[in-house]
Amino acid sequence: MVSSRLLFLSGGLASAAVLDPRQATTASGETTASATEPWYYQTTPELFAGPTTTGLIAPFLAQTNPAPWGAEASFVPNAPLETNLPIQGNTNNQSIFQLHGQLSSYFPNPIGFGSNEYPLPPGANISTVHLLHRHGARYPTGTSSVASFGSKIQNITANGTAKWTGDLGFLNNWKYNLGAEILVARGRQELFDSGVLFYYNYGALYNTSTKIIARTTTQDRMLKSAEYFMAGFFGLEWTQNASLVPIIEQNNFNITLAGYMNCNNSNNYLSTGGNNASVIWENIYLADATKRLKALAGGYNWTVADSYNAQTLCPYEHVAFGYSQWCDLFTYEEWQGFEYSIDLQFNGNNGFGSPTGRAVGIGYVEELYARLQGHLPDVPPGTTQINTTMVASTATFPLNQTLYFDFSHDTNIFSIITAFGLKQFGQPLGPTGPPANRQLIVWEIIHTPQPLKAIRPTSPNATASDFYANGTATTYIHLSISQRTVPLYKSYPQCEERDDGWCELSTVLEIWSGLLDQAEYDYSCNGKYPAAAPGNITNGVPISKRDLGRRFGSGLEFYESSDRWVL
Ligand SMILES: *[C@@H]1O[C@H](CO)[C@@H](O)[C@H](O)[C@H]1NC(C)=O
Ligand SMILES: *[C@@H]1O[C@H](CO)[C@@H](O)[C@H](O)[C@H]1NC(C)=O
Ligand SMILES: *[C@@H]1O[C@H](CO)[C@@H](O)[C@H](O)[C@H]1NC(C)=O
Ligand SMILES: *[C@@H]1O[C@H](CO)[C@@H](O)[C@H](O)[C@H]1NC(C)=O
Ligand SMILES: *[C@@H]1O[C@H](CO)[C@@H](O)[C@H](O)[C@H]1NC(C)=O
Ligand SMILES: *[C@@H]1O[C@H](CO)[C@@H](O)[C@H](O)[C@H]1NC(C)=O
Ligand SMILES: *[C@@H]1O[C@H](CO)[C@@H](O)[C@H](O)[C@H]1NC(C)=O
Ligand SMILES: *[C@@H]1O[C@H](CO)[C@@H](O)[C@H](O)[C@H]1NC(C)=O
Ligand SMILES: *[C@@H]1O[C@H](CO)[C@@H](O)[C@H](O)[C@H]1NC(C)=O
Ligand SMILES: *[C@@H]1O[C@H](CO)[C@@H](O)[C@H](O)[C@H]1NC(C)=O
Ligand SMILES: *[C@@H]1O[C@H](CO)[C@@H](O)[C@H](O)[C@H]1NC(C)=O
Ligand SMILES: CC(=O)N[C@H]1CO[C@H](CO)[C@@H](O)[C@@H]1O
Repeated sequence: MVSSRLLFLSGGLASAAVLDPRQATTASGETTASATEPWYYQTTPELFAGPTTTGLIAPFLAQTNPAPWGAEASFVPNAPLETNLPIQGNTNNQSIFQLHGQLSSYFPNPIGFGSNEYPLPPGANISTVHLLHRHGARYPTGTSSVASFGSKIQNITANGTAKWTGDLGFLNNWKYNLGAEILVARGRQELFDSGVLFYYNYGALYNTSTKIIARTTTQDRMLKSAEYFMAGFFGLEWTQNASLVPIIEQNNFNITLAGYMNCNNSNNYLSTGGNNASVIWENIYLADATKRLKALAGGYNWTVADSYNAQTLCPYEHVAFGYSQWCDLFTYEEWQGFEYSIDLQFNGNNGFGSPTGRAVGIGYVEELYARLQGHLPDVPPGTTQINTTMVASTATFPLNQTLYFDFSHDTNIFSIITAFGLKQFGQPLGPTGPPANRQLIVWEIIHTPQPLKAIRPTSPNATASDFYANGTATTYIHLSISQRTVPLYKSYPQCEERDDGWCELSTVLEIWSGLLDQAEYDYSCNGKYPAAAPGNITNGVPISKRDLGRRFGSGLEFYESSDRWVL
């Protein structure tokens, strides 16, 4: 126990207060009293913020961090979270904290998606960039299974049902101290850092004589994620550079940044195939852990569900408090199992394995499709969850910007990837493949004076031109997710197979013109159809009416793939 410690800060005293950069602003940019602020730019007071329960305790790593762990372990300072835990089976000194699915702190995709990165050749330029960003690290939902697990642990400890020993001895004094829904400090940092990163990558695209419009949702963690990002990109005076449009995130509202809010079947048993597959997998990969932990529960019948909740508390407590005693209860292999359980959930609940995968994401796809063609979305009613009020004017649906910032939820972003038909993220999964996390999705529009060679000259031949001498100016689109290129030809056969993974914009727009029909929005969200057998949906839409009779009936053949995607 640490009773006192001197801290030396190289940069002077840290500020204890967090500055709140929000101010009322008008479309033309001046700061005003909120009485004259257009309603669609209102960020304070917040509307439809959702639950905003703060945690019961603040972090105190200086006192709670047991690092270093014994003589062999080398000391690694926390930065800001403690990650240097002794994890059984971690022979390669890898981090279990990158095996927490969407609950992992942001890290750039370490392996890429099958395409190398290329510099822009001289003469080419990036004209526009479209960012779709997820929120930062957060507390769990108040009604989540980890919250009721926490309550149960406290009760069975207090009433004597359980007597914890060994590695579970800490439970005799443990309390569930997490808040609900809102960003934790790490989440604020992630978004600020991302804004800074984005500034270095694209700062020159900002036209300083304009005020851009960015979009997020009204939910507290979404609004604040957008604000922290802006503060990173522009600085604390960002309200002079951008207006934020918080779109109402609430059940039965139309919102493309949370496209499930008005899609009935995405909120019922028809779209829980991912959870169902995950439960089967949990019973497999957590069998040993459950035996191990049950033996330390003193008569309490510790179940696989308890093991999964215990494992899930690790990432939540880790980002909330900097260290969690739940983390090193599990082996490295069990953390790989955890990562895969989240792959299964995203695939079956939100992705290509879900009957509502495309429908939930299609609204955003149509917004981007319209934006790239320079006009407001004009899809027929009933075909997407686009809020027609919010896209009726360029005051709330910006056009002709060079930088576009949209903020969304991780599950929704995976549905958007699905609605784009990026099938490389949709290989069928057994409860054994793609995670859907940590997305930072960027579409760049690139102009070149001539067509670019599909096989790009590599550095030994720096004198070779990247361009064909014979063509005319060409426009490409380049997709990257978590800072690595997604080769578009892998999902879109109409795109040329290129080293750089880019595709001609006109080709992509042609492909996107068909996506609205493929999403079958109304049938998918409101239709009556049976729940599919696991693994039977692979295209993010319900099994077609024609195929229903033929394809329903059997099922559990979904254990074959072990490939995984790291987004
Ligand atoms: C393990 O990884 C951490 C973080 O990357 C690094 O600081 C440390 O030196 C590594 N330890 C060994 C023994 O390789
Ligand atoms: C724990 O006990 C409290 C108080 O009796 C009760 O309200 C709560 O529902 C219990 N939690 C669980 C998970 O049983
Ligand atoms: C102890 O608490 C648990 C969880 O709330 C409850 O299910 C159980 O019945 C309680 N047992 C006793 C002996 O009160
Ligand atoms: C920047 O914006 C101003 C005002 O809209 C416009 O007149 C100017 O042409 C823009 N500059 C560039 C480089 O696009
Ligand atoms: C669309 O957005 C407007 C403005 O926030 C809101 O008043 C309206 O209720 C929304 N409609 C739907 C269906 O979400
Ligand atoms: C313990 O829980 C498991 C899983 O829920 C159940 O199958 C088993 O019957 C329970 N054992 C006892 C002794 O209650
Ligand atoms: C909301 O979406 C539904 C389904 O597409 C549509 O029928 C309705 O007109 C939309 N309402 C608004 C205000 O966007
Ligand atoms: C966007 O730019 C195009 C081409 O310069 C122009 O025709 C259009 O009117 C502009 N739209 C808006 C909303 O400014
Ligand atoms: C970008 O490239 C295109 C095509 O080569 C060219 O027409 C345009 O002038 C360039 N724009 C800038 C700002 O360099
Ligand atoms: C580099 O240029 C040489 C000579 O033109 C050629 O033989 C070789 O294939 C080129 N290598 C690559 C990687 O482009
Ligand atoms: C340009 O040259 C390349 C390579 O020589 C050739 O493959 C391509 O067909 C030519 N394109 C046109 C438009 O002539
Ligand atoms: C993965 C898969 O396609 N599973 C089943 C889907 O449904 C048909 C018909 O019931 C089965 O034959 C498939 O095996």
